[in-house]
Amino acid sequence: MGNDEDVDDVLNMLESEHRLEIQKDRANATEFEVDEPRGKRQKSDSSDHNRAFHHSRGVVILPGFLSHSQQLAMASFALPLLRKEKLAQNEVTKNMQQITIGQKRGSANNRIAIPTDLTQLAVRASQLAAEAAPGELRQLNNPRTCVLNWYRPDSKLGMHVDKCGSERGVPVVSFSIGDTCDFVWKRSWAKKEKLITIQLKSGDALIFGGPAEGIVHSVPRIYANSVNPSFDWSPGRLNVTIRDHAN
Ligand SMILES: O=C(O)CCC(=O)C(=O)O
Repeated sequence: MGNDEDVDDVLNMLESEHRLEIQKDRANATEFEVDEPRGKRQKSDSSDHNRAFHHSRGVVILPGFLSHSQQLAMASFALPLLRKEKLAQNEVTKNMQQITIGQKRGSANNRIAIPTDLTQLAVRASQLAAEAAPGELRQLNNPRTCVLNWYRPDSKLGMHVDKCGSERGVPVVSFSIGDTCDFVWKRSWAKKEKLITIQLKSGDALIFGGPAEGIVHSVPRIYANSVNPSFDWSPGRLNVTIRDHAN
């Protein structure tokens, strides 16, 4: 293989083959697919698994935690489920699609099961976050419930505290895929509390809990078409939030 263009061609071919495999699997997949594509690791598949940014007490960001193929696999699992949901319109959700999977609070019955690979990624992200914020964050050992959110470019999620509280002291792990968003939060409803904005990009993981348990938060803005153009993606943002709910 002579030059960089040849290498790019092969990488593009591997990437589109992989996408086709995911599309093909989508119809009968019950298992969450995170395998690397056959052949070489994709150039665009690099993830930055070990970088952690201790943003604030109880809040850690893992920039680029998810690899390209993990993002595609998560999207392949979540988007067909979300497409069936009506647009959620209430005082908090505007033009979003939302579905909760995993175990129902106070019940042993499973709804759609959370794929094991997804829970493993959440546990791993929480381990890294706990290392980055020692004494503040615990590990998420028993991820039982998961909210999938699809944001169109005009969607908004207003200020709220999660109704489905986490098990005390156990953090929430939230993955972002697709367009960048502003995630705005403060520690309580008090007017004097300072609002903080974090920009979450495709592949980022956000972990909060401990001193940041029950924070007030919102997603007021999606930056349409901000995702890397190599990512074949319709405008919008997928969020996958995993927690061990309180019984
Ligand atoms: O999309 C996000 O990053 C946040 C989602 C959220 O706050 C929720 O589902 O309650």
